[in-house]
Amino acid sequence: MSEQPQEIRREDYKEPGFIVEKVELVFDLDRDVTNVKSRLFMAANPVRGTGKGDEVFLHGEDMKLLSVTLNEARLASSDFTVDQEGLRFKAPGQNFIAELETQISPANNTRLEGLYVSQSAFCTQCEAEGFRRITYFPDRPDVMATYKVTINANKESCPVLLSNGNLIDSGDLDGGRHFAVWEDPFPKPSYLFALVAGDLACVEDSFKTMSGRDVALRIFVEHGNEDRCDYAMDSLKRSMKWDEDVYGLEYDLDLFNIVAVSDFNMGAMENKSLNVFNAKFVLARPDTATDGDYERIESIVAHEYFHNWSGNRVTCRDWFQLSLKEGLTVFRDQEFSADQRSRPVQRIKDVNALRAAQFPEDAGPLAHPVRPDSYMEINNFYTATVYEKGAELIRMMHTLLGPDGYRKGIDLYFDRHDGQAVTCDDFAKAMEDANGIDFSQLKLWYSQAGTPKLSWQGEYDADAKQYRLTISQKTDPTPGQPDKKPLHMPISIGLLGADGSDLVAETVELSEASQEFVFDGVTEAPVLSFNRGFSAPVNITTDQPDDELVFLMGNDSDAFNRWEAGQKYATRLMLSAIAAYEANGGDVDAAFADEQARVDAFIAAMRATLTNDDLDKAFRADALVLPGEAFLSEQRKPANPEAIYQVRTALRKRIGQALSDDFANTYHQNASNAAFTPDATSAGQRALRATALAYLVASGADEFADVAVAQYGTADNMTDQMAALSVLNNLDHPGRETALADFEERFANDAVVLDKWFSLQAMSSRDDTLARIKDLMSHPAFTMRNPNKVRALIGAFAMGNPRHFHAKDGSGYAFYADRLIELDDINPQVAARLCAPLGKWAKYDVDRADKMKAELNRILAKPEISRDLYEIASKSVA
Ligand code: 0A1
Ligand code: ZN
Repeated sequence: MSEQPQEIRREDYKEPGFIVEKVELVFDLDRDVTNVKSRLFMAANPVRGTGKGDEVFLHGEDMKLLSVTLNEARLASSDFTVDQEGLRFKAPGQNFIAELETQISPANNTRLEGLYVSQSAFCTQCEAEGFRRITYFPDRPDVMATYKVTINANKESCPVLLSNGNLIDSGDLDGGRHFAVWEDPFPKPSYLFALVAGDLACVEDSFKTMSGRDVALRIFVEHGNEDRCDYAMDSLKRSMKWDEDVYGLEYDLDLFNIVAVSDFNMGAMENKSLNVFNAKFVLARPDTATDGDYERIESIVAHEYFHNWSGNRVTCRDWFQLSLKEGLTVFRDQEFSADQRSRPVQRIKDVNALRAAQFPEDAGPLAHPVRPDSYMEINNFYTATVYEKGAELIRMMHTLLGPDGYRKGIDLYFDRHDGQAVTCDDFAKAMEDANGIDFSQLKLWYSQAGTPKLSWQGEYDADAKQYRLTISQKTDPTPGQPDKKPLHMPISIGLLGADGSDLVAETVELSEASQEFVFDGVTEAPVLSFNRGFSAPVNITTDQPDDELVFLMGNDSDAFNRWEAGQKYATRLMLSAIAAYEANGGDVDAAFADEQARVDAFIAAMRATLTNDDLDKAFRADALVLPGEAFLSEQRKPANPEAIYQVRTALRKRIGQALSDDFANTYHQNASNAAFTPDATSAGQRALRATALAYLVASGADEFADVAVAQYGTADNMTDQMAALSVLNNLDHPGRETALADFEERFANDAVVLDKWFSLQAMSSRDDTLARIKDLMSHPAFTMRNPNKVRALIGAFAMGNPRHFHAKDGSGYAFYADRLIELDDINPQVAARLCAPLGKWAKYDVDRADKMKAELNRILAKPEISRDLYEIASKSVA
């Protein structure tokens, strides 16, 4: 980075001066020197009133420019200028053809943006601004063009040649090369361009659309992985059907390709008709993938497929509108998963993820609105806020409008904007117009950062049979936004009678800072179930008495809030024990001494859940898991990672001991002799059994560690095997090393599976963890060049091992900062994404905070720091 990066601001948006109607690309593929010729059919933009003689700007970075030709006349080098950002020349007319010839080096592309090499295959990643690393182009999403792409490559090393749309020609060339020509009839922004070439195996199936068209479905993987594509293929077909059934949206081409690659910065990418996936989110076989992996594959395949409409057919005008496609598509994939599996269990999972990633983001130095106002590097804004909070916003629209009103709005949105690049305001407007309502206050969720805090007060009037509920809301300041306005949000509530049934179940609309709601005909003093289904993404500050939480745990008709009541109770117990632990100088037994009665009541409620056979097993498994260390840290200031770890571990031990017989029964009753199937019911059974095993081991009784060792050895599927290995992972038991060694040997040549092994060791609570991680960095399978490896070993340490990452002596921070500095030269995007944990310094004691800030400053002092890492580190240290 040669100069201080500039902030790009949403309010500075200007339409492009010139647009591209048609693109013709010719790639001469070579690992070291790839030649790219492009012909751009360009036109002045009437909206901007540009024309002949005006400056044309084409983005371009890190390429060698060989020639510029306008209307077939080659420009002299004095007729154009090139700098770090791109190419400028004067328009020769209203309409003209620009031809560019560039050279790039895919094998040296370690950033994995643009055209790069993964294993032996060529592939591209163009979102957000990677296309400008392939050729000069107005690389912005509001420039939509049709593409014709010719790929020339060596036939032996690249028998498969793919791009977007339809294959219209192919054949052999001299010198052992061959070619393919692809044409995509749908105009698209450059970020949806894709090319793949390599020696890949193909698994094929088909789907008949609702109008009776046959679509060929192909999944391309490395040879040898053909038997790991079934679930992704099945998920794809179910997604296509679901989008027809629920949204009336049909696939629009005759071919849909998915390619799995080993080196990928994110999860997957929705390029038109040629989705490129991180192999981790495609490949699954019972002996290599856990139930969690199957679930993620299903949801990511769906997510990318759904983008074909929400993102591709209707795209974003500019990158500030990213949530237009991402929030909507996440909501769509969440609902798909809810329909495929258990709705409450899905909601618990989504809310857990929101609280683990988005709430902390919204409370920290990187807080930003769902529609950000500025950025230095757009890659840094593929965040939990844009994705997950954005999805919550769409969910609130869905709740407020009801399914039919929502569908009317969606229909109008796609009707009105098909083929366009639009804004979040356009989306909200379609929702408003279709339903004749006003979303102006709801739209504040797009522009205002921070998680609202809600409190409530209920009052029952027995004579009037009336329940009066006052709800207040407040949002704390976030960077750049000192004053917050009240938001509009749906709050679903229930009033439970003594027998546990609902006297009232309703959704009220909160829009004021403080507002009263009156419920009539309430025949007895009720217990309130607030924000059912997490109808609004808020924090609740009102404490409900323990006995009401126990009552809700056992009776709420809203399963989400049953779970929530248990989480609240557990959080409360642990927070007071953490405070006691800190006060008494670190005696964990004494920390619980004053809490015995409450702990007993909590354990009794847990037992009732565990043994209630009317409840879904997956739900029971979730309800038995205590809030995590990261969540607890969010509730404490300063957070003491050691205290949190000790208290949570001690409570798990107590539960394990008290319910040992019940867990042992659960464990034995849920054993299965049937062959593994990934369906939700079987997965729920395995999850409940794994939870039981984890508590049995947590109880400290040696015999259960032996049960885990036995389970590791006899399991016929990865889910059960990982369940055993992850409890052994924290123990000082000879079975731990034996099992880890076995795992390493079995999966030595299986990158996707071996990542589990790296992560486990990085997340171990054992004291030798950091030393072990340092050793693992020289493991033959580890490389800083592969994002999955970096995330598995380095990322898992910072995100999944708070106790060791926050070691008092600062060793965790120093190790981590070294890795980010090293990684920044290889892959700035991934380095920046991993930097957030160091930015949480304000949550910790002065000593830790100083050490974290010192590491951020050390990162900032790195010569040639990338714009990506600079933005995150500088905003974090402020
Ligand atoms: N649009 C993709 C995610 C994605 C974003 C950026 C990438 O590279 C910078 C890659 C993928 C999705 O939402 O799935
Ligand atoms: Zn997406």
